[in-house]
Amino acid sequence: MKILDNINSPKAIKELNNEQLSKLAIEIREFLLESISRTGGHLASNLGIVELTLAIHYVFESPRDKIIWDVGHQSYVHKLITGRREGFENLRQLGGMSGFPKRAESLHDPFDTGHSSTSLSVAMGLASARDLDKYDFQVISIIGDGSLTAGMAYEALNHIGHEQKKMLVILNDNNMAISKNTGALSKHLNKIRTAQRYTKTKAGIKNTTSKMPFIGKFLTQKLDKAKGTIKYMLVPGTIFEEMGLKYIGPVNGHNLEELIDVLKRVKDFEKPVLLHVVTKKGKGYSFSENHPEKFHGIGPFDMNTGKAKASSKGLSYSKVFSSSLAELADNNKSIVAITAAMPDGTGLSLFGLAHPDRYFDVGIAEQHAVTFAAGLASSGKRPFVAMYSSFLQRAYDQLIHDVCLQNLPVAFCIDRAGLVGSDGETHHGSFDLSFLLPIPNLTIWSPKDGYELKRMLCRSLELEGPVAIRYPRGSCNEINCDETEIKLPETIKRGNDCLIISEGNATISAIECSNILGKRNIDCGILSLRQIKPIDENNIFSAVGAYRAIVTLENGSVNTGMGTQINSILKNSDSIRILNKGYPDAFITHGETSDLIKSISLDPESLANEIEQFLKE
Ligand SMILES: Cc1ncc(C[n+]2csc(CCOP(=O)(O)OP(=O)(O)O)c2C)c(N)n1
Repeated sequence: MKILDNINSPKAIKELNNEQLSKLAIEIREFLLESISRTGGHLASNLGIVELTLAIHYVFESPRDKIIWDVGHQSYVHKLITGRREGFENLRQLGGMSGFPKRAESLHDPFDTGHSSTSLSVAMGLASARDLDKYDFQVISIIGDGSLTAGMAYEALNHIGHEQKKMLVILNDNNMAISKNTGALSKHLNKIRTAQRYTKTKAGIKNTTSKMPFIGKFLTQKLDKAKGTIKYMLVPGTIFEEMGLKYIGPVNGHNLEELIDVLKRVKDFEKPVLLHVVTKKGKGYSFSENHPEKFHGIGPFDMNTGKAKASSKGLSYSKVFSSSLAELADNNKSIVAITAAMPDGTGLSLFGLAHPDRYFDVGIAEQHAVTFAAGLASSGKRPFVAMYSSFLQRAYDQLIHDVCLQNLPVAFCIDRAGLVGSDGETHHGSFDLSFLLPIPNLTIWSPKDGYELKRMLCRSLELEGPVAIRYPRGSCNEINCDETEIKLPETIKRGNDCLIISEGNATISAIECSNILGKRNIDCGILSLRQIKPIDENNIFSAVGAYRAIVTLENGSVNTGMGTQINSILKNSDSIRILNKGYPDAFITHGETSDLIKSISLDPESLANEIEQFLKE
């Protein structure tokens, strides 16, 4: 019998001795590997955090003590030992367990996460409420070195250092975001890791400094006089101390005894502590140790070979984007490209290889990425910001205030627009049209296939102001090579009974839906609206022509989007009836995208049924 078989709550962990805990760590890694290779999910980060999670649950009392996992993609071990083992059967599937912490799922998840760098602010909120209510528990947030690159984390540290509330920040430092971590902070953490030898003993410091060329003698002489200065120079960890947190570390994140020992020592400290833990991403599985970026988030794979089971279905939008932009930049030296820690997901790594001097990975810093692009654009560059739709939400003010207000020619290449599947509600790109449409000066394009995306990237260089090009996750259906002006709507098909006006790859659903309706003797026309903003009203009136029934179809919230634009154009046309279709007024859960589409009745069959009914009314 495995030890893991008896672990249904954190309490069971506390009854184990060191040897049993180490054995449990091995069993957990085997479980994760077997389970995630079947369902897909976030493997590498979870393999790296097994001992740390066990140590936290060994020392603290969840759910009394509150544990906040930043981003939350590394919370699988926590889920496993807080009674959710069965959930792994259907991890990230429709109706199954989420891949992120969810309050609705367990008392052990005090806060929902998914986007990075929120955990310190959340912890500060929990600690402040605790103190107001005069309760006594610990608040622990676990944040990765990647997530510590975001501005929000520093806003929180600034507040934490000032308020001096009892809380524990654990920095899980694996020197990786999804890809290699970048930036000055990453270098700084590296320095701390390698400076360990200076901090061991005071005598050690003196010995070491005296051996340092040029400055060694000087430092040794000053050591006794100016201990504070010496400490600052030799123990760079004081960046956290200077901000008012007690810095402890670095600690080996795979040594359970050491982890438990240090956690016990800091457990009841009444002030904020930052514990620096060094871990290896992907630990224990050679394929993920060697390629942690590939195993950060992965679909089902063969455990023996590390190879993905499903072959990717054709060319993706991201790939078209990356190769097209790299190609454009060959002949246009003003093009620069920016990613916020997503070089592989957005495909921009290819640009980085081709044009390293014009490629910027700014870390998980969406707000900075956008204003940085504005600065570049104001100096004559043509910045392309590649960002997932849901992460762009974080840079809304920068988009308005720094880019659009000044009408600067920044191109936003918005990947993952629409449903993304198993990452779920925190990651779906449901709202970009809703939040982009009201912004003056911004042109919005939505390509229905890879060919159009390529054309749009090229044509964006002719614009004098900002443009947003939204495209979804996954393969980009090549339909036909229509050379016409992308600013004009494209008539895909003429019909008699109704006109479906669609955007982007919702056009694919419109075509399938129209084929189904055709078999029922309902003849639909299809108009693909490539330019969502500005819309030339005359184009819409002429396309609508004699149609009396219009259906708008978009991959985004139905609340405010392409459909509502069409409604306002046709509002005085009394004889025209309009059916708006898009995502409902609700957060959409996780699952296979095809399952999710069905669950919100946007699959071609359900659409056809609804349109048939609509035409009968
Ligand atoms: C605001 C935001 N931007 C981007 C992401 C995508 N993302 C998820 S995890 C991750 C890297 C996190 O690195 P780190 O915190 O070091 O955790 P690790 O996986 O290395 O343990 C990124 C960029 C996100 N979740 N939220």
